[in-house]
Amino acid sequence: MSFELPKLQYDYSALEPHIDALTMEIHHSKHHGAYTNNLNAAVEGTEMEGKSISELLRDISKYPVAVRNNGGGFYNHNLFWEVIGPNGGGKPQGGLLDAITRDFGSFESFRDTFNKAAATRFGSGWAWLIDQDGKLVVSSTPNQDNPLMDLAEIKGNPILGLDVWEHAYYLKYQNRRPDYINAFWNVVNWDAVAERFKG
Ligand code: MN3
Repeated sequence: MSFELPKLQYDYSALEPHIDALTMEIHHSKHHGAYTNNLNAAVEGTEMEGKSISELLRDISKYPVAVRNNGGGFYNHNLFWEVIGPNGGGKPQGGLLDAITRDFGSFESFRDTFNKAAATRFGSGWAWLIDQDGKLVVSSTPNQDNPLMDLAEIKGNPILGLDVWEHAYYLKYQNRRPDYINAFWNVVNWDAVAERFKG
């Protein structure tokens, strides 16, 4: 039993013009592919072999840094491909919109908070919308850490994530991370985010 690179549910070009096809192809096949292979290599033949990715992340402080980096990279990109897609954008609906409005004041105010977390994450990392037993919180993590890890500053179940590593945007946006962050909102698959939200 080893971890597998998931197939995308859409074409590499499906998120154009917001995220370009070449970035998607390299990001999925090379970057995510490498995290997956390196995670398998790091757990193979050890006590970690056979554990689920959630089990590994929950106790990540006990495991080697290669599992933290590649296990995080494996999980984070699985989530990322799921919460973006063609025909995305707009606003969430129903219970998720109600919870966002309750916890941030408005959808616009949530988006500003998330944008700030994504823009101010120094170097490489992720911005998150996390579910803390029904309460929604925005956070960010460095490198490939995530809010499921026992060593995360702010813990919770991630329901939306944005990759702000330069490999996620540099080909199209170069140093203009804020433009990439703005473009991201056009490809968010709110149905997928709502499915992850327990409420
Ligand atoms: Mn990435």
